[in-house]
Parts: sequence; C-alpha cells; structure tokens
Amino acid sequence: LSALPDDATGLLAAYGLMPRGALRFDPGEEAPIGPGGKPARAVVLVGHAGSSFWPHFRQWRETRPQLGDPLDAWSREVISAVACTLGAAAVFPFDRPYLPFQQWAMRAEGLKPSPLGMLIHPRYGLWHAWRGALLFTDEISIEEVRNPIHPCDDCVAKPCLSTCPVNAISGEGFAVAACRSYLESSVSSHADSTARTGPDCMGAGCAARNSCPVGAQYRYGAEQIRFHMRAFAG
Ligand code: B12
Ligand code: SF4
Ligand code: SF4
Repeated sequence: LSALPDDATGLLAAYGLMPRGALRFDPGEEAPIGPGGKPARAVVLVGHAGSSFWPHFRQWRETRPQLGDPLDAWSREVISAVACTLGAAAVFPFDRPYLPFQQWAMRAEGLKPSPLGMLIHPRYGLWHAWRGALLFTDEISIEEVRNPIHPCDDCVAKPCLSTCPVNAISGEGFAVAACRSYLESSVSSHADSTARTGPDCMGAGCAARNSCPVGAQYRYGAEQIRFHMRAFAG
C-alpha cells in the first residue's frame, strides 16, 4: 500500500486544494499513462470546494507574468510539485485530448449531473471543480464510495431551470451559443447600465448557478466569480 491519500491531503491543503475521491482503473479499461511511462492503475482527483484555493492563487499570480490562462498555469505548477513528492504523474482537465474528469468524479465520489451539466455535490452544491489529478501505478488505498444524496432529486422548485434570461439551461444540455451571446451583449451594454435588462451574469455570475440553494455557503467570492466568467466568455 502506498502513502496515499493521507499524505496527499496535507500537501494539497497547503494550496487550498484537496483530494476529491479516487478510483482504480478496471482491468482492460484504457488507462492514461502514469509515472514511469506505464499505464496508471489508479487516479486521485484534485479539486476545491468554494474559494479555498483563491487566496493562494491570487498571491501566486502577483509574482508571475501573465501568460495564457493563469489558473491553468498555477494548477500545473502546484499539482505537478505534489505529484513529484508522491511519485505520481499529474494530469489536468484543460489539457487535450480532454480526460474524462466528470466520468471519473461520478465513479470516485458518486456525483451526478445537475440540469446545468455540472456535477452537483451534496455539500458544496455547484461550487466546486477539479484542478488536476494524480495518476499512480502502485496500489493505493481507496475508500469505498457510499451512494451520496443527489440534491436535484429532492429539489421541487428547480430554480436553475427558470432563471437563465436566454433559456440556455433546459435540462437537455447547455446552449453555449445562447449563453455566450447574452454575455457579450451584457458586456457591450455595460457602459450604459440602463440598456441592460436581465441578470448581470458577467459581474455577479451565472444566474442559474446562483439560484441553486444547495451549498450556498460555498459560493465563490465576487472577484473569483468575475475571473471565471471572464475566462468562460473568452
Ligand atoms: C469543453 C468544456 C466546456 C465547454 C463545453 C462543454 C461540453 N459541451 O462538453 C464549455 C466552454 C461550454 C464549458 C463551459 C463551462 N464549464 Co466546462 N469543461 C470542459 C472540459 C474542459 C472538457 C469536457 C470534455 O469534453 N471532457 C471529455 C469527456 C470525455 O469527459 P466526460 O467526463 O465524459 O465528459 C462529460 C462532460 O462533457 C459533460 N458535459 C456535457 N455537456 C456539458 C456542458 C457543461 C456546461 C458542462 C459543465 C459539462 C458537460 O458530460 C460528459 C459526461 O459526463 C471539462 C474538463 C474535462 N476534462 O472534462 C470542463 C468542465 C466540465 N467544465 C466545468 C465548468 C465549471 C464549466 C463552467 C461552469 C465554467 C465557468 N464559467 O466556471 C462553464 C459552464 C457555463 C455556465 N453557464 O455555467 C467543470 C465542471 C465542474 C463540475 N462541478 O462538474 C469541468 C469538469 C472543469 C473543471 N476544471 O472542473 N466547458
Ligand atoms: S436548483 Fe435544484 S435542480 Fe437545479 S441544480 Fe440546484 S438542486 Fe439541482
Ligand atoms: S451565464 Fe447567464 S446566460 Fe449563461 S447560462 Fe448562466 S444565466 Fe444563462
């Protein structure tokens, strides 16, 4: 048995990150390449809940030149360092070809999708994401996944389905183009705030996501919300 996940927890906590479940690849399953160039046997997902990583990232960013996506650069730097200490290989959700982070998360933590497309967590709601993952070729200790509550099953009002001003969220996939054009028009009308009708998604975050009552105490801070919305709007 290797040293994980206890060691990983402390190392990641130094950056406001945490292990977000783990899984063993099934025999015959196409596994990504792990340390030493061999197919990985297990993966530990790395992520955050709420704004836990934001102060660490914010401080790091002040000392670095702004090249490319700074959050991706930070994630690569800090998770690669942790991987190196643990003898793991680091992989990232933003690297192509995209690795199936959401499928891994469904297996590792038993999460299910919300009508927004994002996976919802019973405690953190929609306010969590993954910044990377650690691949291992050794045997690691993995806790059995208990079937968590899926909050959307008990949500009668489903406000996330009725708050988007352009109905980009209908429960049948996310209408990216409609959302993006709303965000663009709200940016261009920003100088004249009287011209804007509907929610200020660019400034205050996705109205549909904000309307979800689950994990409201983990909602990102204003600065972090604007950062993610700008990154998404391009
Ligand atoms: C491409 C991509 C997008 C694209 C298209 C999504 C799509 N149609 O597939 C766009 C640009 C639209 C997008 C948008 C957003 N995304 Co995105 N995206 C990805 C990315 C990089 C790759 C998805 C993929 O193709 N995976 C490869 C396949 C093989 O993996 P998979 O697990 O089988 O794929 C699942 C997803 O594709 C999912 N899916 C299908 N349609 C949609 C639509 C949306 C909006 C989402 C979130 C997922 C989703 O269903 C698949 C089966 O489970 C993933 C990271 C990753 N590597 O998975 C993040 C990811 C899915 N995105 C994420 C997020 C947070 C967002 C945004 C909220 C960004 C933001 N502003 O903060 C927005 C949503 C905007 C909004 N209004 O809320 C998170 C989701 C976290 C969660 N709790 O589930 C991920 C996991 C990244 C991360 N770092 O954690 N995204
Ligand atoms: S508002 Fe209700 S249905 Fe929508 S994501 Fe939140 S819990 Fe799920
Ligand atoms: S960001 Fe605004 S326009 Fe886009 S899906 Fe969310 S509520 Fe709709």
